[in-house]
Amino acid sequence: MTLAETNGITILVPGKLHPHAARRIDERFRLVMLDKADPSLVSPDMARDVKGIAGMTRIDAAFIDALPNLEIIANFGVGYDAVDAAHAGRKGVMVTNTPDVLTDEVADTAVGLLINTLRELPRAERWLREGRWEREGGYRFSRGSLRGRSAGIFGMGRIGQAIATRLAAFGLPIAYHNRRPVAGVPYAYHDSLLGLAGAVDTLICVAPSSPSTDKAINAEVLRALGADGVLINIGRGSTVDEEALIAALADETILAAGLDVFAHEPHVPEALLALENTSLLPHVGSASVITREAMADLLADNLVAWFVDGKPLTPVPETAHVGG
Ligand code: 8YV
Repeated sequence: MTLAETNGITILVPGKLHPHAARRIDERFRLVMLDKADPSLVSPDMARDVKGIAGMTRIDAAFIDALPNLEIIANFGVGYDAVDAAHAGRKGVMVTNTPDVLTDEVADTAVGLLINTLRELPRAERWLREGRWEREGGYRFSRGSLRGRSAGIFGMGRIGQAIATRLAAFGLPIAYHNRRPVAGVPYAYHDSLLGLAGAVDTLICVAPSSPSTDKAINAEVLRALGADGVLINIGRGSTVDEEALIAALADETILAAGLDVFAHEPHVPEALLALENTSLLPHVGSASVITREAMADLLADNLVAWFVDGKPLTPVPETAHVGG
């Protein structure tokens, strides 16, 4: 298929999408919007015409089945837990994500969140803005510091490795837990998350959401992390048992937590907001103008590559076998 011939191909966008991605799709394809990825909203025309989905929303098996001519789902984001990729793979539907282009941004955010959590920088800034520096004197010394810490990374993929490189430059020893050791990675490997938590005082979660990581960071892991322990989560909220974390922060089983992701976004439990020893961000890991635009471009480039060359740029492993 030539580039010009892609104009007649229908790409469905259920829910919201980055405007640059929508613009790029609209230039090249026939863009159709839908309120949400709900099979009951699929019209007979859509069922006949839709060959691609571009989205940042949940795409389940029922929605995939409602589109019999679907060839590709292009997911906005490196994490694609919202898409039933295993079902897509079984049905011969390609799934793509947006790796690499956000790696450094998310790693930078993780380090920023870690320093904010330890050195209490957002609270110190609030102190200044509220005029308390002038009225009451300097902000208290932070209980935490990066000095003397050892970092454990849960999930040693591209982002985990980028965080490790940064923290090694800060002088921290690094260890990690992953499903299996990663070739070429020089840091100490632990074959269990509990073992890693027991060996370090700073646990950084970058693991993807999956049944095997669901609530993996539980009360036992937090106990193993210990009283100087700090948890940073930049991966997915589902990986942490939020109730157990709230309890561990409240009774100082661990020192503090910095979270960019939550179990039920955008809801953040009142108890986490009330705790002094948390630093909380609204899932902004990759959310800079430059990086979100790069993700939008990669999403659109995947659709073009699929329909023009039959080979997307960044297929997910579950659908790597799917041919164009
Ligand atoms: C985005 C992310 O917030 O890439 C991911 O997996 O979590 C973030 O970059 C998300 O994809 C936006 O939908």
